[in-house]
Amino acid sequence: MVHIKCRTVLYPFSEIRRLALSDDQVPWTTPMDNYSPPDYDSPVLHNKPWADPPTDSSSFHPKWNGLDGTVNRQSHTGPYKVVDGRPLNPEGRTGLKGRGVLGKWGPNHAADPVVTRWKLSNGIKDTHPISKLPILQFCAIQRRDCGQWAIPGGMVDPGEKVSETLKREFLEEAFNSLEMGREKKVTEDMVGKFFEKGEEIFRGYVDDPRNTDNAWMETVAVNFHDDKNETVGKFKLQAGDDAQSVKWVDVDKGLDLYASHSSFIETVAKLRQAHW
Ligand code: RP5
Ligand code: MG
Ligand code: MG
Repeated sequence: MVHIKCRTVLYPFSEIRRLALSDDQVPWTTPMDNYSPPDYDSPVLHNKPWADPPTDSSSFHPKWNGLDGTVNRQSHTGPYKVVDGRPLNPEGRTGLKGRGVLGKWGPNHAADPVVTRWKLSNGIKDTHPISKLPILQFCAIQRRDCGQWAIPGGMVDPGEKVSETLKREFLEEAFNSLEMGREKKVTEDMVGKFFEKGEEIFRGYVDDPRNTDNAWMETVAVNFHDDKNETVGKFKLQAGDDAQSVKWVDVDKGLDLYASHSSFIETVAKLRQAHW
């Protein structure tokens, strides 16, 4: 499917308007002689240690499509093209050049922990009246930046292992570990143990509203399932960091989630033979 969430007219956190494109104009292979979208780098990127410099900066010598020191500039989708010193979005045009609010030119790597449990009534799995399948619940956070419900994912720090990011972001956003007191160690140990066993369900491009022609989100999404509601499934959740709320949400095809997150949840529902 062509990307769509990164084509909404107003670019997030700005007054910048993307150039409107039809679906057929998205692929770079469709000729568009006069394609000249606005070029936008958000002022928030200025002098930030986590952001790249502008591509024309004399001190910037990135290793595209490779591991560049501790920064992974490789795409999960395969090698991307670099035109006039800028990486090209592998999924096509977005109606905006530059980086927008994303720190890195090219892929910006994230990780998404999809933490699930069964919906129980009096200790018995609840089934859906129509599909007759058991209802799965996933741990969802409400994003502080846009108010949308989402998987509690986040960016992979330079040099960080994806397995660490998955655990750290879940602890920060769904357990508020950054503000935990005495319980911190016990919670980290419990989540750490639970996160030892996960199933990767997706690795690739994310249709994120922040994407541009030259910078985009990619993720590794992993499912961690508490089959008996005996570990993470029974702990009290508390929103933290870039999450303003957190709750267990019933999995169903009517979910309207941030970026491509509904499609990750659909994959997990099918993997667990749950209602969708
Ligand atoms: C999405 O943005 C990813 O799937 C991940 O959930 C998230 C990472 O960005 P932040 O939550 O750090 O803003 O594209
Ligand atoms: Mg975070
Ligand atoms: Mg996040």
